[in-house]
Amino acid sequence: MTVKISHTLEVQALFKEAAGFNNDQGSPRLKQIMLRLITDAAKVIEDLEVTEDEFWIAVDLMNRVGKHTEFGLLLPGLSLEHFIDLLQDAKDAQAGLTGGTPRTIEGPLYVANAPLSKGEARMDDGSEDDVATPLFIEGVVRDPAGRPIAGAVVDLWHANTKGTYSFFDQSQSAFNLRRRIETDTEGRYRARSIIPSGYGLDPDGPAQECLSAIGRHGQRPAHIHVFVCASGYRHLTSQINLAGDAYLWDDFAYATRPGLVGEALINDSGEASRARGLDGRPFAELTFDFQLQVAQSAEDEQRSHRPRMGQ
Ligand code: MBD
Ligand code: FE
Repeated sequence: MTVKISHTLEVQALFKEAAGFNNDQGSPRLKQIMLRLITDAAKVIEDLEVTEDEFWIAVDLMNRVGKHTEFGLLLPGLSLEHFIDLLQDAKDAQAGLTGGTPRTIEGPLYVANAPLSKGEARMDDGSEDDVATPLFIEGVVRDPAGRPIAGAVVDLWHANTKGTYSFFDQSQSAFNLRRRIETDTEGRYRARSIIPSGYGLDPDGPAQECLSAIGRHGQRPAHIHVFVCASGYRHLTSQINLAGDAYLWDDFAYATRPGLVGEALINDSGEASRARGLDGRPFAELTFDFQLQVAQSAEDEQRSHRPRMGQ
């Protein structure tokens, strides 16, 4: 039988010491979490007989994931960002807080303080006019009774036709494909943009290296991220995932959910195109309404305090 020692008093005392329990400095909350992390990591090593080589390979991988700022990609890939949504959904269900547009993960590619406009905005800088399909997005933000909410802020961000996001892709102009739009008196928002491509992890990066080692791809379907906020309502973090994408239900980050699929319908009427201010070429239309829950507290109106770019 294999030797097991992590449960012994001696080793448990060691882990408590390492987690800071023998001092009166620092954060008790962090000590509690750290003790659990150390103890559980030790159990993984012990129970699965992780070798010394495996241990140091994992350390090296984590160093490289951090060096390439890919933890925000790898953790959703390992389903943990979606798990946080599942946990919140379960808490909400238990508290009777149901209804409205489902939440889904933010992902790591948001940039705060995108240009803000009232009612409508053009999101793309025109740099892909020759390759992109123009996309007109519109919808209404509603309260639980279905009444429109005026003055809500719809904060949208998405990738370009190459599947890359401005700021993180320094070749794009500042805030390309990122806009905040305040709903009009009818609760309506409108955006002119382009149909995004799906996102793929850097095939040469450490996050993909890790997923490949467990037989996984790193692709997301084409999608549009959104934050919706309005005074008195619960902040919503969600996404519109585009119907027809091969990865719609095979998302490496598990973000697609029923209720969060939108259809970008192609309109090839030259007349309609010219009426939209285009030169007669086909475009797409996407209608997507949001429904918010009522905030139970001031904190409910806020998004998570995750550190973000641009703020
Ligand atoms: C993305 O664009 C994204 O939305 C998520 C969740 C993870 C990686 C890239
Ligand atoms: Fe994304």
